[in-house]
Amino acid sequence: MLCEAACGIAVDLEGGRVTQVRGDRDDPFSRGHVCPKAAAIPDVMADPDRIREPLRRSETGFASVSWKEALAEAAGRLAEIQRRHGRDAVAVYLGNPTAHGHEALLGAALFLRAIGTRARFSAQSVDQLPQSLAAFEMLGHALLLPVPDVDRTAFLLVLGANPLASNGSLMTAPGIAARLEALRARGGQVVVVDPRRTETARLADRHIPIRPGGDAALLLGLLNVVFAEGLARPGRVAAFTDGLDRLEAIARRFPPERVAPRAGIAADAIRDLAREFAGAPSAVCYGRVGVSTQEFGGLASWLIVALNLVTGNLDRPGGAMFTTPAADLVALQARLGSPGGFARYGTRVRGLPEFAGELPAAALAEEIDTPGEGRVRALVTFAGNPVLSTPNGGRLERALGQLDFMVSIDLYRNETTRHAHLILPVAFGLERAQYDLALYALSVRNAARFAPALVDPPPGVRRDWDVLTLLAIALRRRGGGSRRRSIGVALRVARALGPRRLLDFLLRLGPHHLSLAALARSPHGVDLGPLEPRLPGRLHTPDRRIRLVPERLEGDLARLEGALDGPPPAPGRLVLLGRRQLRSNNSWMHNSERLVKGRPAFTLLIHPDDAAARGLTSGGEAVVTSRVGTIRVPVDVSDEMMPGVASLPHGWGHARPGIALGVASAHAGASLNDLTDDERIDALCGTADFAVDVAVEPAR
Ligand SMILES: Nc1nc2c(c(=O)[nH]1)N[C@H]1C(S)=C(S)[C@@H](COP(=O)(O)OP(=O)(O)OC[C@H]3O[C@@H](n4cnc5c(=O)[nH]c(N)nc54)[C@H](O)[C@@H]3O)O[C@H]1N2
Ligand SMILES: Nc1nc2c(c(=O)[nH]1)N[C@H]1C(S)=C(S)[C@@H](COP(=O)(O)OP(=O)(O)OC[C@H]3O[C@@H](n4cnc5c(=O)[nH]c(N)nc54)[C@H](O)[C@@H]3O)O[C@H]1N2
Ligand SMILES: [Mo]
Repeated sequence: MLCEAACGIAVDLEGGRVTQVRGDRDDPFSRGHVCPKAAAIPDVMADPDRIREPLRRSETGFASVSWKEALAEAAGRLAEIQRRHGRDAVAVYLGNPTAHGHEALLGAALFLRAIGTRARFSAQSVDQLPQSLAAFEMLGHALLLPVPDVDRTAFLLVLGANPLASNGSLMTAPGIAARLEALRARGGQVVVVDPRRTETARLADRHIPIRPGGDAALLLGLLNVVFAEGLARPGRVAAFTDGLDRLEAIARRFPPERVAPRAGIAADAIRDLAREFAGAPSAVCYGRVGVSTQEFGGLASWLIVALNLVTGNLDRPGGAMFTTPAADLVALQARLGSPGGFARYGTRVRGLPEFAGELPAAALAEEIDTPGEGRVRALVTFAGNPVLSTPNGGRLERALGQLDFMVSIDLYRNETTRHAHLILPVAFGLERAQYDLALYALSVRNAARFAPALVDPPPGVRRDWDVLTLLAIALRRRGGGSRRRSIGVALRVARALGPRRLLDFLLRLGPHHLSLAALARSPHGVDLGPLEPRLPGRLHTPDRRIRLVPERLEGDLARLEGALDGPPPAPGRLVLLGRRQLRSNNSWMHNSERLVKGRPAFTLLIHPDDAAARGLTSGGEAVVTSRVGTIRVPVDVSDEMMPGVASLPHGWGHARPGIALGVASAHAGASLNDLTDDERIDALCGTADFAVDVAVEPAR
């Protein structure tokens, strides 16, 4: 509903209103666990700032319009621009909550096919794209992401993730803190590799600070030791894996001494870690945002899977495993014959590669503001706030002002949607049915739960599914979008069936032969057991074999080798990273008083030596400047940062004019992405590199 942990909730209703949300103790998967964000669901539903009627922007501000008018105008303008300038002149940006329920996910998939543009952008290129790319290149499908079997592993190596704050990501694991404590209680170990001593690092057995972007170097060093000391034991998977010798030859080039400076980790520590990992009864390396949105995200994501594989930990209990989801998107896509792809085409301005039919969000602003043939002239945003979430948000914001037309499908008038000509408001939370179609594909146990809508949405809003499908139909009716007949048929069938019956169909087709009726009998959800070995059957490579050394990833090693021998960080500069916080959800839950009250969340964490060198003290203010912008931030001096690295949460910056977020504006903060740089990407795949080089000075 709003988070990847997919906790079960118990809801108090009074006269058709939700009054309280608590953890559902009878949920077999989440066992009563929730975090503060769940309690804020009613705040969002009842938020006076929430948009409750379609809005049209004019010179004098926003005013309500009817749905009929709004849909006709949106479809008419988009169709006209596509007819005049080509279908790719209309861009789409899908935000993170697209993955928060089956209705939005299925609706968005249909909408994208119908609108027929190549100018598709989403939050994945500021998130997990490199991990999906590694899965696609090695295993044949972008959604075949290996999940750490936290409940059974003996050794969890965490790179660039902070599940105690994020509740776990690409690892649906409600109550992750209790799961990690259980891991340690049964004698297992947790090691966290992160430039910051995070909440998770504090719970762990060991914290190893790493230089930002140093993970691929570290992983090569670990693999080197594994091969050099004869610790490679891929086991069962070797029979259907290609490239073991080749990986060994690569790893031999990277002894710990060579990679140590770039990782910022001593060679001996790398050796020890490799021996412990390979020697553990079971072990799993798990990486998340910190290894994704960085200079070598693709390489690091690949090498994580490789390390798990060569140590015998891929597809075995306690290692990195694959789910058996009750409604299986991988199988559905295979049936629809859409295997996906990488770099089949590129962006107009910089030629950044397509992945799975999408272009990197780091290129969205320049695709709008660079004149010339093929320019993006209109934009549809769905459940996204790219002004606060994509690199160089300031440039994107200026670019949005140059669009001929923009429509946003969202709950709020925020930093992004305020630029729209039309905002189409949607149902939220318990106003709609819920099945975690995407998240059960990534969960640490197989599970399923369906929750029907509990209350009626406000009369002026519609469900995501309806807005997306109705807009798609109206667009085609006006001569816009893809002209393919099959899409018209698909839309009509989908409208006739509705998301509920489509989901039922997916469940019936699925490996557990469930149905909505069956799930209705278990309102707390059903446990479908621990993860089981799924390979080679689950592979989607043409020959059903694992490609341990995909060519394109191997080809990117030269770039890393250049950096290994490159100069150390410039003196006087700091590397600024992001961080997540339990009481915050990307950019969009700061209008809940209960989440933002108390200790200010928006602070710059900086090491005591770096603070002293600049005359900064806790409680003071700093001015932080990068190539693209400057912001002011409150300072929090803390030795949890490694020297040379600072940390600031993203998703803040609610002081922009024209937004309607009363509470958030009173806790505005500033946007980290006014500093991050659209020119800084993982050159392999165009994913944003959110480690930004900054100067920090005391504010005067
Ligand atoms: N510097 C830096 N930047 C980052 C990150 C980082 O770590 N550092 N993290 C990145 C990551 S991982 C992500 S996923 C992105 C997120 O980037 P986005 O997805 O662009 O932004 P969100 O902040 O998640 O905004 C979600 C939007 O959807 C709306 N919304 C919420 N629920 C619904 C719904 O059910 N339906 C509809 N239609 N709208 C809804 C909200 O009002 C809000 O406008 O940010 C990225 N940006
Ligand atoms: N409460 C809350 N929960 C959330 C979200 C939220 O905003 N709030 N957002 C959700 C979303 S969209 C996502 S994608 C997930 C993300 O989930 P996580 O990845 O677990 O979340 P982060 O806190 O961003 O953790 C990233 C860590 O990477 C570290 N890091 C940065 N650069 C590097 C590097 O180069 N190497 C290494 N090794 N580490 C590095 C950072 O210091 C940080 O601790 O969380 C989800 N859950
Ligand atoms: Mo994300």
